[in-house]
Amino acid sequence: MFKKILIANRGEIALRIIRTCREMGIKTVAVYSTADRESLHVRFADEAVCIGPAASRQSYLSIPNIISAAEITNADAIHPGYGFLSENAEFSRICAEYGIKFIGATADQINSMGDKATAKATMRNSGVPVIPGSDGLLESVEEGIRLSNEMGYPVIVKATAGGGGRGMRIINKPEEFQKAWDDAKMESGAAFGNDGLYLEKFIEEPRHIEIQIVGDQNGRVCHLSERDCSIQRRHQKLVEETPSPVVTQELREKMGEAAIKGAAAIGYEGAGTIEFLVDKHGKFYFMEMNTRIQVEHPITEEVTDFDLIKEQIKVAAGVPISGTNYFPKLFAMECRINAEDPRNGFRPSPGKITNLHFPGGHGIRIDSHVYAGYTIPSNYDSMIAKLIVTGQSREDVLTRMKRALQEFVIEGVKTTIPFHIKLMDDETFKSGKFTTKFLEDFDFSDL
Ligand code: MV4
Repeated sequence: MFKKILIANRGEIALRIIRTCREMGIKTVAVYSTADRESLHVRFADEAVCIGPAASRQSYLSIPNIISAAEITNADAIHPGYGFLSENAEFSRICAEYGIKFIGATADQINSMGDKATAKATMRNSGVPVIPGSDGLLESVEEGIRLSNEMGYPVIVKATAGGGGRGMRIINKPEEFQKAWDDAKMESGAAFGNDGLYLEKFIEEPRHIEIQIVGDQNGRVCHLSERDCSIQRRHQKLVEETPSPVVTQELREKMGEAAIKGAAAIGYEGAGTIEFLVDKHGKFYFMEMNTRIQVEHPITEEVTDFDLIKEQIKVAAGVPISGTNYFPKLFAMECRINAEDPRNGFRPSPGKITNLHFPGGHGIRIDSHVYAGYTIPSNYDSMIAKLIVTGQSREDVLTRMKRALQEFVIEGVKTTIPFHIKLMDDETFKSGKFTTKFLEDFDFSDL
């Protein structure tokens, strides 16, 4: 087992990783920017190294600075958390070169899933259902229009280097193709330095449902059922739940098997997520694979009783997994508490937390790095806490979540709590019959 793990991240996930390391008897090294001197991850780690100024590029994204911190502290592994360098193939490769175990995917695995057209081809070849569309990259507008006429409109062009909604354009008729193609090419070229596009049939009003998988170094992969992440605003998830209100046991087994096939096809090692779109007929299609731990992993932990960070560390150290799939009986939901003003377009609201009280009681978990007196810096993402609620039924979870949200006190900054409180009373949300478009028509003005 590792003796010392460097955590190449900040905020709640850095703290989350430190907690598991402590339980496993593994020493920890925190890295921090000058904006994070007063952060809890710095306080709770065994050692801490300042890696640069507030700007992420010069600190949490600086590979030389982080490798140097690992070298001087003698860390034998690096946990990248999510975001920052967690899906950076170059960083994974450099860690391997320096004999530091990267607790995540190999450079090859990251590359094979990072290019979306390649990822899709890999999945299709291993028998995972994919959305009908172009075979690899689209060569021309003419080819795109020909394929679209065969499939029928609407269609969507997507950046192969994209993900998370950037570089995509929906096309409703052939006349729109040229402009959509030009715009998507321009946007993806500028954003990713790669303007390759592929084409898909546009799935209207889908649900975003993902399967948690874990693979070990012996090529064994198991799944831990699904998370429904359909409550999103502009590709930012706000609420996730498990099980999905629309997934039957039959569908769960099929999606689980598909996710395992896909991960096994690339010899995937570690915790990963296979994202699917599920259409109104209950058909599912591979969308993307995330080769990292995800923000919403705690809802899976609550219903399976696995510590997913511990599983990541164990498989990285070569410990085999049992290989059993899990079909939990409990229900869990996560609300992301962001320092944002939901009344004003979710505008970031950094600043000092003047007063703070966390809810508690049965079935409540809070993953957070903030405390009364803490100043939320404006340099990073605005998530300040995850409120995770578990119960025997979806109804129990909704009731408990509303109670916990009402108990939550955060003063000094605006938060997404008023939005979540309104959501818990929304009839459509309560019914479980909503799609990824749900928040497009939500009234945020009366929060
Ligand atoms: C789609 C789609 C409909 N049809 N692809 C959005 C992010 C990126 N990962 C892919 N996305 C979508 N791809 C086809 N063929 C609809 C979306 C989409 C979406 C997906 C999941 C969750 C929220 C979404 C919001 C808008 C669009």
